[in-house]
Amino acid sequence: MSALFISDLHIDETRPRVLAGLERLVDTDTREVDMLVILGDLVEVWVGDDDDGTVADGVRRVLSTAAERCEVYVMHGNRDFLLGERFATDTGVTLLDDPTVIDIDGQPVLAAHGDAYCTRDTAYQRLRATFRSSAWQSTVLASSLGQRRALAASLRAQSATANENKADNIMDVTPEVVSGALDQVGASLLVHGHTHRPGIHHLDEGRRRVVLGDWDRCGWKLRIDQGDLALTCFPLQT
Ligand SMILES: [Mn+2]
Repeated sequence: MSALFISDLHIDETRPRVLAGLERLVDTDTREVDMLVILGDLVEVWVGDDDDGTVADGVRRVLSTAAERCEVYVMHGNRDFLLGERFATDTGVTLLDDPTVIDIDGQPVLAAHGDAYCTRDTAYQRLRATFRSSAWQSTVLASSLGQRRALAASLRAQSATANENKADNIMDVTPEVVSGALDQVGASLLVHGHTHRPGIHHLDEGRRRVVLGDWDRCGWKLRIDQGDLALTCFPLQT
């Protein structure tokens, strides 16, 4: 079995090369794999499945194509937590809980966005609990599309000032929390994104933690083929 993992594309209207890069990845790689797994922050912001803007339409179009070629799984990150069941139905993808254990050739692989393991950032964890609570989400989704767009724009202006997407501004995972998470599910491989620090880390007992990179100067993908791991970056522009 072969699987392709990506995360942290942060697709938005300011960097059309990212959506174009995803479209090319879908055109090439998804014909060769059994599943495409997107581990969060597919888009920079998602204001609701009723969004009829250009970016939302583009994302739906590309994922629909992908879903015709392989199984496509989408997990929420801390940007696109409002992606919902209507989006899944519209595109043919399956939403995943964070974290999820995926069986690849009989091996359990722990897949997560990764932010839940960054426990040392207590302020962030409080914010995360709010954004992921169904009460907060229902309140936001009850407002009009225009109001949600305005809210997103104002949150975005703040995050641009704070440079939130830079790795220096994202706290890294807590090693003990990662070990505990792997212990809990009996997995020896964790794949996550969020921290924007791509790499393959060798842990104790032969266990590994693969971190996907964010799509900026290049795109990042992890391919798992018959148990072999290949983490690569590829150009977004041809
Ligand atoms: Mn994230």
